[in-house]
Amino acid sequence: MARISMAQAVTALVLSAATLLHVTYAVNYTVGDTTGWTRPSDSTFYTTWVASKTFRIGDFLVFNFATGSHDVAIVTVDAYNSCNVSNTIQVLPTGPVTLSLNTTGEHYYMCTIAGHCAGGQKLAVNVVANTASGPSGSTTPTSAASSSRGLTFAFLIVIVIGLFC
Ligand SMILES: [Cu+2]
Repeated sequence: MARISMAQAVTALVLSAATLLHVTYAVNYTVGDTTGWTRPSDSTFYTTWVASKTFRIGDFLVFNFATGSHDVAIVTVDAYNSCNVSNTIQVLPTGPVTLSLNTTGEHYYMCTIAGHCAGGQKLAVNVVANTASGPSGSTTPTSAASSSRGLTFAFLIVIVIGLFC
């Protein structure tokens, strides 16, 4: 039947578009994974966490912490290196904090609670252009952004099939 063919064609088109768009999906990186954003027992913890990942424009960093116990300060490289908590660009005190990575290059973050940065609660992230090659690294990122977009496509497919059947 012609109508079924049309529905199949449209479905194939939508699925192709979804697949094509999937490669540019943003990745939500939960900083420190299950450890979250805290003063780590090993001061190199966040350096190690970053090492296996490639961060791209459009990705997100999610800092999980209890408000009052920690914060997220966006800082310069100098403040990062010296753990200078009085030299911040912006302090985000309410957890969790989700930051969108919008510019390429190095981005520096730390906690301003006394002793935490010195203890290793600092993060340096290099962001590269989104080359549409998809997320890399050893994590299996469960992207909330991807999930919601995937859901949108699922609805779109259902609507399109409904229109043509
Ligand atoms: Cu802290």
